[in-house]
Amino acid sequence: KLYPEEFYNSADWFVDRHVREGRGDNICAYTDKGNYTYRDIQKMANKMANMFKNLDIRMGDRIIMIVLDTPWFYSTFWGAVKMGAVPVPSNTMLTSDDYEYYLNDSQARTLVVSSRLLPVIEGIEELRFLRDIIVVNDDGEFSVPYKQMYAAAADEFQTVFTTKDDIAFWLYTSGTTGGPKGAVHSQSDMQYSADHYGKEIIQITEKDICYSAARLFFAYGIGNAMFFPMAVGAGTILNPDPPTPAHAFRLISGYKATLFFGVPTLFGQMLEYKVKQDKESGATPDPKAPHELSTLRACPSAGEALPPDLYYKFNERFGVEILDGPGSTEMLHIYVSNRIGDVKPGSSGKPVPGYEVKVVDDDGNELSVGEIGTLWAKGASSLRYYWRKREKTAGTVRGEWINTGDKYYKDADGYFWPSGRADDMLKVGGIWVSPLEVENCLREHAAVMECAVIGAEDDKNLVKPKAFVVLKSGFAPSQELEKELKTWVLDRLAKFKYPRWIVFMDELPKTATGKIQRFKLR
Ligand code: 3SK
Repeated sequence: KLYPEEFYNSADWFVDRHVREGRGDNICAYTDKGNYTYRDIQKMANKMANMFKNLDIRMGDRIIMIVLDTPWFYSTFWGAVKMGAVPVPSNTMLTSDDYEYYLNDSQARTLVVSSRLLPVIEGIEELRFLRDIIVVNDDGEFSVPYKQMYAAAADEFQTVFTTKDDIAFWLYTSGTTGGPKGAVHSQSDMQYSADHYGKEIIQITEKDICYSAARLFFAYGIGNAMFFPMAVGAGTILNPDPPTPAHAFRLISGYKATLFFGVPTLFGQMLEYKVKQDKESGATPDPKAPHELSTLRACPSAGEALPPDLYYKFNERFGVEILDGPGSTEMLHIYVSNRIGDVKPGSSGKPVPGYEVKVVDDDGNELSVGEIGTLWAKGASSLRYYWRKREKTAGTVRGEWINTGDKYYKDADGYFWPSGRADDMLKVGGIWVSPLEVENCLREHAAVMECAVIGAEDDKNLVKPKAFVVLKSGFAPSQELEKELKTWVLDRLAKFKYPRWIVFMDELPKTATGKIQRFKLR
């Protein structure tokens, strides 16, 4: 052959390999309705691959997934990869308008959606490419006619020939302007992240049982609850319901989880929940005595910077370390991290092996220790490009480096310290929120003349949207109006985006050219 190519398909590596190498009976997914082995997941993925093939889905075709955390997420994702299609897991908490954008932007002809989320899809007005809507319920039952097609599909499938550099999947990431961007990832990206962060930082093995508060559609969640455990034949607790503190305690203790991947908001809520229970019972807590989190050996955290006092208090109450580190959809997962037994609270730790990072000025020149600049990262799990967004790609992909947009400085010991965002995006509960989107929504209210949204810390030092509003004449500030504006946003955008505080102003601070000076509001 003139150009010999080596076979690499991520579904072969993450699914088929385990069955081939004798781990087919390992439990891959623990659910409240029963467990699924690697062999089960392989068969389910094979059936999906056959069904997709029968639906005339071709290599490279996108399949949008709006699927809750159930084994059907795995079978849809891997079934698509097996037959060369490109799964695009999407946030399950969005509005009809958001999904209309995803479906049209990706030009997907197929959508797989959890039945609970179907009403939002039914609200979409214009679909330019979509042909098949496959609805699946939490028990894995499909809507007609896919139900019959799935039942008839064979549970064997010859995974198609791809190489490590073929496109495997996309993940959408929010943007300040111009809508969300589809980050395009290659076949080998998941293994690269699992080999480095998964094996070297959290030291994941076949014996681990993982539970992730971040849902599977996030880059953070899909690593935590799919490609880290599935890299080593370990198990994951999958549950479609939102991760409240009570829920997390129940699942972690019930299934004896060893790794709990959380976000600062939830760690804070869990601590508060437990401290309240401790007070009510009058007991003096002992982190060494058996408790709901006793089986955990580490708690990775990402999504937003972990306040140091939360690290100390959580560790004191539960005796387990939270390992904070930044990740991104562009880098696929965490690329700088604190380590087990080596945590500097408040810092993001040191680069994950296999990744390089540097702090640079606006011209891309590396800065010295202690100087704040923008963090650039390099590693083979990074995105190839943003779909249909050449200029945005050029702003992010700088040769081998990725401009993360995060402000950082490095200390003399080589630890990296977060110092805010280079743009105005906020991270709320681990999810990017564009202030513009919230502002645009507020501005549609009859009383609002102008507004600006920034991130502000709540009483747990976690960032939430805060709006500054200038009212139109004829309207006066009042508690009723404040409530009405919050409800206005709540009714129109995903719930996590609504402003928790509204401050009425006579005017907003602006530059001579009319740009809002957000730093003054901050
Ligand atoms: O959103 C994040 O901060 C994140 C963290 C870890 C891994 C992936 C992502 C997107």
